[in-house]
Amino acid sequence: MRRGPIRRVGVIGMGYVGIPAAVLFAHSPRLEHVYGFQRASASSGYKVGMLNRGESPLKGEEPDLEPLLASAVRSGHFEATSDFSKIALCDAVTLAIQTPFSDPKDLLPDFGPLFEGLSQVGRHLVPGMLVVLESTVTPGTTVGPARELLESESGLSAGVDFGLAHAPERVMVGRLVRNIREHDRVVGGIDAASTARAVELYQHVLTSGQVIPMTATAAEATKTAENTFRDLQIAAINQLALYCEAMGINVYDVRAGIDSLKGEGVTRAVLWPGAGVGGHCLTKDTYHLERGVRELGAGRLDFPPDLMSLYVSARRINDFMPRHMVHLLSDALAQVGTPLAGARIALLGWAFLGNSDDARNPPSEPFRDEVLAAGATVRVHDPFVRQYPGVPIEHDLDAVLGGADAIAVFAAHNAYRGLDPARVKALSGRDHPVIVDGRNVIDPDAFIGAGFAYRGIGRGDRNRHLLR
Ligand code: SAJ
Repeated sequence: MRRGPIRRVGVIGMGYVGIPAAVLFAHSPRLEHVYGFQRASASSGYKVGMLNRGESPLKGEEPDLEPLLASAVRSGHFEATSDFSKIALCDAVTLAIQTPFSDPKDLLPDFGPLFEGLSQVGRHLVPGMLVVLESTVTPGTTVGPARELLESESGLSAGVDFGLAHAPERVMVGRLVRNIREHDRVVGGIDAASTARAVELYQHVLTSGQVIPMTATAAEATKTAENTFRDLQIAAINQLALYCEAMGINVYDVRAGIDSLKGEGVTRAVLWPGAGVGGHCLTKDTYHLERGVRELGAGRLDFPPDLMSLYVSARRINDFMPRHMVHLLSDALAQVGTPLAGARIALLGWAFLGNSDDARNPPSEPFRDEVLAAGATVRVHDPFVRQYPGVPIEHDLDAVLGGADAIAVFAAHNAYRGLDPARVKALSGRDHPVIVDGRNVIDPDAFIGAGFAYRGIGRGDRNRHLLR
């Protein structure tokens, strides 16, 4: 492998991971030039022009990104291009291409775009180059399919002619630049030389973050497991919320009690119960990890034979929460004598996260599907989400609340924390409207006092209240 220092870097995939990475590489004094590769596709080709004008195609606020991009373009250190032959000019190439569900129903990721990117790299691979996958992939992908594809396209041999590694991204929307600079960076090569080369590459962008070297497969397992563990923690508190409802107690009292346990070596990561877990990380990374152990660990896994994976159970509990919201809604509608069929539901908050416009895999969707199937009508309000395929998103809260038999809160948008019970009741026109709080944003007693039939996730202490 060419021993010279890395001077020219290519980043493939000008998305919310690739753009900040490319811009930060471009600002490294020891790097000469950075190419941002973007397919000239109908949906994303426009980004090349925008980026070369110093404009970020990313939605939402990203502190520092646009000034860094503009100065990298002005200095000539960064250029976006659809000409993938320029890969041959690079010493290192990273791939930051999303692997979303092809169909959320079958939980399988769509590796198509990533493998197309790898083919492009293979076609223009030259000896001495380092190739790094940043996308979240199933453990075993880097040493397996990715390596095979690169070798077959290039005729070169990984570990001998070129380096190959995995360095998972850990960026969060709204903090992209800061995350890349400050988060520790797990970096794993297919062999020691690849790992060392990848460590050299990421030193260019880290400020306070440290590089954590390991093998490629360990790096893939780290990324998927860190999200699996978060999903597990959320499932733990969601299950406790269901228990508290059944026992007639308030999960938030119990949560505060558990959280009060402090002190040396004491860890209780008690998260927050809610109407479900959405997004593009936690909904799929568990299944990456499960696939990895099934494929890589085939025949060698020692685990209780008749037991489902704890991690998959956690996914099932979190995916049950939107159904639990339907059960809470049905129970409250029965209390006010309104059948679910024909009921008019105001669904508040389509986004998967509070105060965000991100609506990937939203828990609100299975809820809406289920109540529509039961014959109810649904109007969706969200102040941030502009539109969503097949679902009309309304932005006038009073209009959506008008004439509603029931309100279901799915995202903790600030707009919902200030709902006034008397006003909401007047808008609904009902003597006893229903409100189901999936994110603990309203005060149960204020709404019960105004005549609402209230239900809340984990609020066993209020869910059996009498109508006022
Ligand atoms: N959620 C709960 N209860 C909680 C926390 C989250 O129900 O206590 C729900 C949210 O409503 C949402 C879903 O889980 O529907 C995911 O929330 P999230 O805060 O985990 O947001 P994500 O999906 O953007 O997760 C990302 C991940 N970061 C990366 O992949 C780099 C995750 O590893 C981070 O821990 C998380 O951001 C974060 O901490 O912000």
